[in-house]
Amino acid sequence: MLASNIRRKTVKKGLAFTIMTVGSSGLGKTTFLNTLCESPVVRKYDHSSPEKAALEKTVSINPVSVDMEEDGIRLALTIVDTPGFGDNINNEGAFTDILAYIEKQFDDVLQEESRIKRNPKSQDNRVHVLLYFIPPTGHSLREIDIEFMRKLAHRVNVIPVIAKADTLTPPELAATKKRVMEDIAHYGIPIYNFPYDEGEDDEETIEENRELRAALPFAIVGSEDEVVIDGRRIRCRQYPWGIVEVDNARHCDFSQLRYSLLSSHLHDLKEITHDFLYEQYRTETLSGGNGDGDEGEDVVVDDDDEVPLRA
Ligand SMILES: Nc1nc2c(ncn2[C@@H]2O[C@H](COP(=O)(O)OP(=O)(O)OP(=O)(O)O)[C@@H](O)[C@H]2O)c(=O)[nH]1
Ligand SMILES: [Mg+2]
Repeated sequence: MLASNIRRKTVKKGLAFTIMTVGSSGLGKTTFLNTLCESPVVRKYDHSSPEKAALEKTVSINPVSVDMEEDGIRLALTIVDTPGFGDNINNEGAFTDILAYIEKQFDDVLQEESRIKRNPKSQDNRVHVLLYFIPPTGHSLREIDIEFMRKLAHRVNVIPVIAKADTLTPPELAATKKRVMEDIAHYGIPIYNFPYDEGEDDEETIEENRELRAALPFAIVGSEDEVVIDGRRIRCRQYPWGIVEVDNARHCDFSQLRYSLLSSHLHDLKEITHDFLYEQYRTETLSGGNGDGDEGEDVVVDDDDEVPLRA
């Protein structure tokens, strides 16, 4: 097939991009995804009976396809919502399922690559970015968040976010951000930190990435409610003392995060996923497995080891 033909097909279908949300229960992961997509793409309420019409917890890993347009570019988004962890119960299971989902998408691509005759319609559902929701406690990171982010960051681009940032005062938020970044540095968690190369990148890119890096972890406010002020529809959360606007950069970092995911850093996140994270998984699987590429899950890799030693 001609290259131009392939390109036209991609444009027609939309640029594929996959976002996953992970974190403790009730932090607003599902609300965030619906806010990002500007429609209730992920079901949150059970309307089957009046008694059940209460808020619904997410109970399974739930990929949903959404077509969007951003800056004139068509996007074929896949949104992967995951169940939140509990506070006291054993959370290993929830974590294992999330990691298994991410690695399964790598396995599917690996298997497709090894076929003699490739299937042109095969789906690539690799997760390009994982938003890790940190509770707005004002404290340092909890052990569970350190542990989960650290393990996940070996397989996927992890961007930490402060959930429900509207519940913190500006000084509390600033202090929380600082503490979280200190912990991330201290524990050596390899998050996606908007990398740039002083020698290679142009001044504009360097400046943009510096700003985004300085905003980490992004302060998130999600809401599916709107108010109309002066004829303008504003997405916000309402309080007796006023409103917190989702899309107002002075109120939270939602719009900055949205733009970097869906526009400015979409390609970089995809590239790192393919060239680095997938490549690392592939090397580990093919060198540590039994050679047919099916036994990826059996490879046990220590957190800190990049690649297991060959047997
Ligand atoms: N104050 C505040 N509340 C929020 C925000 N986002 C969501 N909420 C509320 O938090 C509650 C839980 O929201 P969900 O989106 O269901 O949370 P979740 O993380 O998906 O929860 P699980 O599916 O159980 O993991 C709801 O009552 C939301 O309205 C936010 O940014 N600020
Ligand atoms: Mg949910």
